[in-house]
Amino acid sequence: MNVRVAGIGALVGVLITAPLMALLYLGAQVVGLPFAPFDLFNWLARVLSGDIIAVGVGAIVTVIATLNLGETSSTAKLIEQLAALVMFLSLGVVAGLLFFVVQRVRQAKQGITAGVVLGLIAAVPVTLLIYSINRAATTSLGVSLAWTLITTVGWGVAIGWVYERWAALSAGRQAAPALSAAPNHAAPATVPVQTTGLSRRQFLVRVGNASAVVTVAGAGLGALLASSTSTSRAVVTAPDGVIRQPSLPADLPNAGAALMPAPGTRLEYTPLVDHYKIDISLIPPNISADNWVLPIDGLVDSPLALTLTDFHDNYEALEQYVTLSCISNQVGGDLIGTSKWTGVSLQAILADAGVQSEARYLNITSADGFHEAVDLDLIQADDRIMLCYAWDDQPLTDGHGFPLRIYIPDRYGMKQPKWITGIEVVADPAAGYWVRRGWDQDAVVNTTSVVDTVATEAIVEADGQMFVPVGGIAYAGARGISKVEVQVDEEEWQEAELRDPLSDTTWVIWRYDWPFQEGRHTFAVRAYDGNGNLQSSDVRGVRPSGATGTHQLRATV
Ligand SMILES: Nc1nc2c(c(=O)[nH]1)N[C@H]1C(S)=C(S)[C@@H](COP(=O)(O)O)O[C@H]1N2
Ligand SMILES: [Mo]
Repeated sequence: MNVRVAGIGALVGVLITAPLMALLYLGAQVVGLPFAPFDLFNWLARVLSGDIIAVGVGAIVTVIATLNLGETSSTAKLIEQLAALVMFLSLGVVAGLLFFVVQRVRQAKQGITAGVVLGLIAAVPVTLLIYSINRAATTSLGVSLAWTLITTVGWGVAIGWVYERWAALSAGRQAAPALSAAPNHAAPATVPVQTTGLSRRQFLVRVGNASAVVTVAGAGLGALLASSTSTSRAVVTAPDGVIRQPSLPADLPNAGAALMPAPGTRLEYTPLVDHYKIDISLIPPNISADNWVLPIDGLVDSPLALTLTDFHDNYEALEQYVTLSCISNQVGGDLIGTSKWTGVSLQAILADAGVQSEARYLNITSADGFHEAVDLDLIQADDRIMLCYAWDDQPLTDGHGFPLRIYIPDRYGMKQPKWITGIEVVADPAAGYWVRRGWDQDAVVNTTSVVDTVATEAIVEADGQMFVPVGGIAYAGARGISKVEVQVDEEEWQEAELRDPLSDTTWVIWRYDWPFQEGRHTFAVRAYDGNGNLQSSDVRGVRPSGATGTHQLRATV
């Protein structure tokens, strides 16, 4: 009996939690209210051990790559978001189940008061969650918390109400004869409401219908409003009617480079919309430029509080072409991109603050709870390390760290906070977010190279010989690339040609025109960094220090 009650409770949990989620989604899309399911997931990702996360993320990335589900970072985000929804719904199921069982055991006839209690109990953690980690909402904290409280209590009341109605109705077996009997016998005036004919089953079907209507309407409206308000920056039609990618700078610094990439090589400059995006939240934090001030304090003679205007007006702007790679990028993966970053040298800012002699590190904190430490010796040795406020000559987008992020050549992305909200000069560093979770302390990028293309459709002819253009990228952070070699099947390694890169720190495009031979072949590539060191051929996974190994592509020509 209680198993049946538990099952009904679980069902009611779904029927009430699903429309709640749709309502929350609608609120998030229309007025920027918090969306609790994502915050719950974010929180879990923060508290889970690094090993569990690494296994989870690794599995997601592998599935995406194996099933060819598309661009890794956005697909992974989508999968995580789905997981967050399923998780939230599951909690609703558990709550509904427990509520029904407990009420049944108590032989309770009423449910609404208990529903208020359920809602209040649930509201405590959910409200705390929104208070402590939500940074995506654009509504004020008070409104966000009130909304969370009201919706959560409302959800509890709804479950309680359904219980009360359900408990008052007679079970379907008894109700059925009452229904068919009704037309034949004049109903006595004293018949209680619950025997008017509606069976428990019918009642639950009605609740189900209402739930479906609210869920579909809420989610549909939310999705509709989301797609109509989000401005697509993907393509821009110029007055002359030509469609352009707005983010591609017109004059790249290597415009005169003699070597042309082999057809099929990835774009040398990654359009901003295609740049991979990796962060610890399901929705990026939302920071208003008006309220944002960056404190630079700790072991300094004159603490600073800089606004975005200060960054623009009071410091010389540095422009650098940068390749950024995630430490979770697999050999040949797509978690790597190249773009133009604009900012201010950290050396200049620290000079203004006056770093004291016992200082050794900067502890950098971010709006999403991310943090990293940067060695002051590293900053003193490299004036390219900068705090950046623009990409592609435009303010950073929300997803890529608005209003400010750091650039550190030679390091993987995990060492480079976005959405910076504080910089403290300290003697002892706090271990970084991912360092604490078992990833490499320094996260210096590994030398890597990738075969993007074997351009069998673009065979070139020279001196009566046919050549197949083979090409791709090589990257070694700030060390640069000195040489790239290609091996076809088990033949000798052959030196490839290198295209002048966008800067000393970006990836380098290589090309090798291979003398045509029919059949199926394997094309492997390896690179030497600027110091002449050959990349590692050991096949190593991404954790903890980034993947290594030789990339190869098989092709039939
Ligand atoms: N505040 C914050 N900064 C962050 C992260 C983050 O989750 N939060 N992720 C880091 C990681 S792991 C990478 S790879 C880069 C990715 O930058 P992108 O999303 O602009 O490509 O941001 C880094 N900076
Ligand atoms: Mo990363």
